[in-house]
Amino acid sequence: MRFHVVTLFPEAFEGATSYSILGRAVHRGLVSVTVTDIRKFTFDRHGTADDYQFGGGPGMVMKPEPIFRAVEDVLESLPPEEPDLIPILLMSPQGEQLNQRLIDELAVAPDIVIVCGHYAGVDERIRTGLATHEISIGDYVLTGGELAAMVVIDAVSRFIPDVVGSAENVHEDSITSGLLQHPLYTRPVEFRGMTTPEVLRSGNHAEIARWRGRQQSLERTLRLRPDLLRFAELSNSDRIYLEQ
Ligand code: 6GU
Repeated sequence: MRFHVVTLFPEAFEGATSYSILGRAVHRGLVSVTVTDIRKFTFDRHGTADDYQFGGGPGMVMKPEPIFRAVEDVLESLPPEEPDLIPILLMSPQGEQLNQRLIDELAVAPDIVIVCGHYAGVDERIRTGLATHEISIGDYVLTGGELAAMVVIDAVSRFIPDVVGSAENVHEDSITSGLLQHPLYTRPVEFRGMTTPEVLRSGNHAEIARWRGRQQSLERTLRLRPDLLRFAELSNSDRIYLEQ
């Protein structure tokens, strides 16, 4: 998977993929992140990428030409593939909220272009004439799309084969299955008066599975994120349990 980020702040991505699972994926050639500086595609010697908005109002707007030219430069550098198969994401708080379904859809693309918005926003023609998706990472406003782009890169990369070790089955993760994760414990058994539940040390795998699934995942989801239950993969006995 090749991610191509188009941004006014390339330095925001320095080191972003140099550690842990993503760092290893980059090192192994499973993932690459290239960063294109929008300012290189501006016309004047000041590198002006923004301008006042027509109709007046506070806040600057990112101009269309530098972003179109930067994205077209990225597209021309790619190996020949169906151009309409390449997702061009516009990161903005007005976008569709990122979720697992969208991440699954993106994870099959060989190349993804990610445009980071800034200032009051981007010229509308970037939205209507360039981007294939407009994506937000939640209902709050960030100073720019860079952190949101890194969220997309991280979340999509987990679904690329071999990026995450097979011990962690990403398709059986919490959220992928639609429920919150059960509690995890490691040694020591007792820490500062807080003990590991007896059942996890019982060696009874059926009991452990029941405790994790029903008593913990399902109960936790019901308590903290009941909205998730509408789309969760539930067994018949889970449904009966919830209806009680
Ligand atoms: Cl993608 N960009 C900005 N600036 N703010 C956000 C966002 C994106 N997603 C949530 N808030």
